[in-house]
Amino acid sequence: MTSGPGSETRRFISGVVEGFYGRPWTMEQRTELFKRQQKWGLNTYLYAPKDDYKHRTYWRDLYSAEEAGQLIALISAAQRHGVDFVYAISPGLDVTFSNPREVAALKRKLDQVKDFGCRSFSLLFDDIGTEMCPADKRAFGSFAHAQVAVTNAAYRHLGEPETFLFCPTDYCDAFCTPSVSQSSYLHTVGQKLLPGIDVLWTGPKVVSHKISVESIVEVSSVLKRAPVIWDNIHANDYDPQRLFLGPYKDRPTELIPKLKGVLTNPNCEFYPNFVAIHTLATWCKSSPDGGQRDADMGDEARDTCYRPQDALSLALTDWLPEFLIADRPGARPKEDSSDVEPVQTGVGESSYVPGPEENPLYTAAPLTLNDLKLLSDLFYLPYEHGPTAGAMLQELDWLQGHGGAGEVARVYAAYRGDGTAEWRARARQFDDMCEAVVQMFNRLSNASNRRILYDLYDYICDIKSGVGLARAHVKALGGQGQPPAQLVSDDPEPWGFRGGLSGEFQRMLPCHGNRDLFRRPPVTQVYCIRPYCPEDKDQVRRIFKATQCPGGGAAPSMMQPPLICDGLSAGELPPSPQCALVMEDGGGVCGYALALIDAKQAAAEIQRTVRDAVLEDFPSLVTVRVLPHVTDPSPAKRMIGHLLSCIRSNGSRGAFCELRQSDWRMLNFYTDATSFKPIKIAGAPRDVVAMGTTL
Ligand code: GDL
Repeated sequence: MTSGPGSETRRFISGVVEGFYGRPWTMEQRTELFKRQQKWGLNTYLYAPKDDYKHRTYWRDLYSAEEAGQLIALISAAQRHGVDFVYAISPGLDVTFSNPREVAALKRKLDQVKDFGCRSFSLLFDDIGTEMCPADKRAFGSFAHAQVAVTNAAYRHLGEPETFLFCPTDYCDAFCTPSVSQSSYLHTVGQKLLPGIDVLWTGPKVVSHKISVESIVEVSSVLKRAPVIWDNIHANDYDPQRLFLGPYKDRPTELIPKLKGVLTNPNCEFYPNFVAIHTLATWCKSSPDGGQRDADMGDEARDTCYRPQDALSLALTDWLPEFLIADRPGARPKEDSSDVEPVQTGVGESSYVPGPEENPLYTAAPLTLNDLKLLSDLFYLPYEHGPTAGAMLQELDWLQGHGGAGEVARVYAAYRGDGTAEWRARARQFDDMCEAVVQMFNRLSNASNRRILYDLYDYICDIKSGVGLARAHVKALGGQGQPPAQLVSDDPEPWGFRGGLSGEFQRMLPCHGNRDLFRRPPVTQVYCIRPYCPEDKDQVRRIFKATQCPGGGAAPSMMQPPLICDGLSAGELPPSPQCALVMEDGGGVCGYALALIDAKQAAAEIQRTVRDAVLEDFPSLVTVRVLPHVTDPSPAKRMIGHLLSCIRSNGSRGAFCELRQSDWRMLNFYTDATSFKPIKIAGAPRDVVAMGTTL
């Protein structure tokens, strides 16, 4: 492929880099990839699977006869499909650059692959330590000099191939010290690397949200060449819960003439990469001028402006038929149908026909284009949810914030004059959206193409469960049925506490949730959360007093019966060890979170009888207060998350808090941002709402 008007001689590298960690693709999948690349006009495949032994860890080892046979077949398959096979090797983990025997080993390995018919090569130095061994320090002025010397030597040894790619150790803006323009590493690469060698670059970050023309102009001037983008936008090897089925996006097509090429390093799962690769191909074919029509071009002129949503629709439309191809012996074949609407189940001649009073046969409904659109929306891009997923989060947020039709809602309705009719209508709509996810899951899991399904399976199960929990929660908020057992039971099934050990670590960390795509904290305000110390006592008391009458119209504090937590806030009861935090902004302490692992004494202090049953389920007490000018709930959420994990690790089964009905700000907070739910404490004053959470 050539690119850019008037640049017929310039070959734009476009395609795929198999450069992720984890299980490499199979030879069969790679051959399938070449077919697709040929069909979609992508000309290059970079072989760089991180966990292929002989690519990185044991880079010196030559391929065995069997491996050689496979690679020869693969290279010739690429050639048959017009795809340039680029063989990459990553010696950086342990190579001694200054040792001629090491350089000889590298050349020997590259020669072997050249003998397999490969003509294009690459040396990768990403994800390695930057400290040189003493021998290299003596021989080279810097790490960059060492890498460049070996790379230039390999390039010359191979006869200066037309395609030779180098991946620097500082391969994105974020890795450059102190900056791209002042990076001595990159300047050395730019000056010393032979001009025929191209440089791989991932953009501003490893996984770049956006890649701007300006950033590429800047790095090109340092590298003295236009880079080839190694794009990690669809890579998912860093998080087993994520998959990316959104369109190639946030890279303006004006980049095309400024780049030497783009290779996408996509999801580890081969089949779901249909969208990633298809939309990249559409992007590469798009015109950088935005496809504006020329008056002379006539009606048949193609609009080549790249629109991610259109590119996605094209990709999904092409992908849908693939789900219908039965790929396993015994899989139910597609019924012969010339209709546009595909049918997945077929009743073959030998099929069982139920009698009049027997169960009808189970019929799997066919997967639809809308199902695929929804699937892509749920697993969109690293920095963005798809429109439907975004709408679901927004609705859930609204439904939670407006309390529902249960106990909390009544409090809200009293204080804010909200009705519940709108709430119920929106809850129904939310339920419909959840049902669409379940239906999509059902149709997908009946699709004939089991290979695609199995690649997707873990992800769609996970999202189905996640949506199921949210759905049950909304039902409970609306007063329909009990809160979902998974959320409140003392002995939930394992799917009620998701994520295993890693999930547990995440929930324990105070930063949990602070990077949610949906709820971004304001970037302008930075809060510091730190352990409470005795000197904070006055500040805590000040905040306690300042937030006593939050409703504005409520009675002054001295006329109100005390809350169980008041002694804690007033400094009369010391919090349990490690159960006290304060948060600060520019103006000093602006919030606190305190807890008692055992609340009995606090209850006794105010001479309130709290039934044993309550204290058995919720033995611990928490209180959080934040000054009204802090509108971002995330720091308070972090503090409470930290307290709860501390309480839990001390063996407590649950925690509760008390709030006045007039304190709708904190009521909102607990309802929106925490797992606390209303509980009944017999004997509590009428205007007091108690909320609890099991741990
Ligand atoms: C990286 C690795 C890549 C990995 C990706 C996403 C480059 C050059 N190297 O840093 O192998 O798949 O992150 O985790 O991107």
